Amino acid sequence: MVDIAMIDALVGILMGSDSDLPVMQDAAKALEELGIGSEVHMLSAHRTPESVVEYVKGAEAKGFKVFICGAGGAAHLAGVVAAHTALPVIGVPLMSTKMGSAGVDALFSTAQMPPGVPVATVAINGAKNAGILAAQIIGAGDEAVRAKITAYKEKIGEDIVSKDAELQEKGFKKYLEEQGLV
Ligand code: C2R
Repeated sequence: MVDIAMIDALVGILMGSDSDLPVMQDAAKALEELGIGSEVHMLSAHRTPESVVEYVKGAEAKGFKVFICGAGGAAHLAGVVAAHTALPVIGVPLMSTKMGSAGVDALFSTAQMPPGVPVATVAINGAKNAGILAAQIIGAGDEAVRAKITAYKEKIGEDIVSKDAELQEKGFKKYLEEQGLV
């Protein structure tokens, strides 16, 4: 088994607050599963604006390939990162309980970038897909990474096939009960 701590980080996973970490950890876990090193940092376009720019420039110089930025509410982090790098930026709008917006405020803030400065925006709280998408971006130029993503996709397909076989065998009521889905 590869020790992920020994692999050079290729993805910077940034978030505005430690309150974002319970969701954003899924991006790091997805990358880890695909054998890609990442760094996880708390940096905020609002609270630490200079450090964001310094980090992005430094990471780019170190050979990072992609940034993933998660933020809630008035989510400016992904946009500010995208303004300071030519590398691809994936934005994860995060759900905040404030103002009852269910994360739509962050979704709009993250997705509505002006032409010329794109942020590839995943679903609200879609940190896992952000990790997988970052791996796919890296995989476009790396056959070994691409092979891992292909294997991962085959595995999730096989999982659903075997779940369906169980559903057919047991019927939906017993299946729901046994899976604790009721
Ligand atoms: P606290 O939980 O620390 O009060 O933060 C964070 O991402 C978090 O979801 C509340 C929310 O503020 C967000 N935040 C941003 C940015 N920095 C922090 N949207 C930014 O730079 O965009």
